[in-house]
Amino acid sequence: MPPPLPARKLAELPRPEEAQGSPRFLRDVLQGLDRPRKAVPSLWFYDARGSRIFQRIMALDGYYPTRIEHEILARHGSDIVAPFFGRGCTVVDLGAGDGTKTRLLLEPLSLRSPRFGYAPIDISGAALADVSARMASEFPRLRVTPVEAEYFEGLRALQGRQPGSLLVLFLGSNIGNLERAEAIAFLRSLRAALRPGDHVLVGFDLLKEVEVLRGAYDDPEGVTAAFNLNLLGRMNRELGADFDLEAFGHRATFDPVRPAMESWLVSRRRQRVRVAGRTFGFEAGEAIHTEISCKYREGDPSALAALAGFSEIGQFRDRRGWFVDALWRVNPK
Ligand code: AVJ
Repeated sequence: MPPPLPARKLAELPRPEEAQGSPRFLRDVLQGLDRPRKAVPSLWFYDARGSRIFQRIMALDGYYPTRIEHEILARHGSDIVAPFFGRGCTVVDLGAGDGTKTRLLLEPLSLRSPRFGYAPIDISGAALADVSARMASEFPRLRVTPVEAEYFEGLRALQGRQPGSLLVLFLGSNIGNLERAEAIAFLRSLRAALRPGDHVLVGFDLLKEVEVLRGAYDDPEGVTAAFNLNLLGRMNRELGADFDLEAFGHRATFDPVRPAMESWLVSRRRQRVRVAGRTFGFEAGEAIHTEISCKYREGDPSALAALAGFSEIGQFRDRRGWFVDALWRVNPK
């Protein structure tokens, strides 16, 4: 046996065999960088660092969606959960974050619903444990069921084991990360995992002045840039890539056709990057597409509800009309 390498030497050897990244992350990155228009799916933003940076984005002056949706739920929370008063209800969180918004719905339920539960679904066990502990301590009667799974799998596991009907939350305009056809497919799968009497509350960020949109996806402190660049850092950490984070810049653009904000990582110079043993070339100015954040027109939420087989029973919006939380019900087939 050769003598063991000194520790420092070991640390210098980022070999693909050592990559701790999931096979799916590796596959998405290699496929995405092989395309003539390079792209990496936005779902990979959220490792522990990415989630922490996103918390900082939510506190930025320019990032209005979080604040506005909070305002909507603070004002209309009681109306939103009214269908469940006097009955059992389990609030299912798809992407709970720190639970700040969910709390605004659990409060009115705690006063008016005889049995109520809370079931956050997430693929990150650490995030689940945090939000579950917080909610359990705030609402002593609350029955908390954290589910470490993908969304639809988690929903199926919950069905029939919870008090009352489900109220599924998909807030924050997270749906905006999906292209229209993908959003319809996602909502249909959601519908298929639910039962008559279940409800969903979906957050939609509405189309508005482009300057406001731009201000939400770039900021003078560079927090959004750090969020986007963390995707490259994560490839370095988990896939043995050698991206120089200084050699790429964050850029947010508005596409008036979709319409959507889009995020990119733009190469500052001509360069080569290695990822898991493969080499990818970048021209100066060439970009990796990292995210779309769709912005919705007035009629879009109702149209999507109908296409996915839901009945819309209400829309709740802020005073300026910047954001909508749409409440949909699953009708008997
Ligand atoms: C969490 C997907 C809703 O698209 O607005 C924030 C993520 N990206 N700033 C969004 C994000 C850049 C955010 N979502």
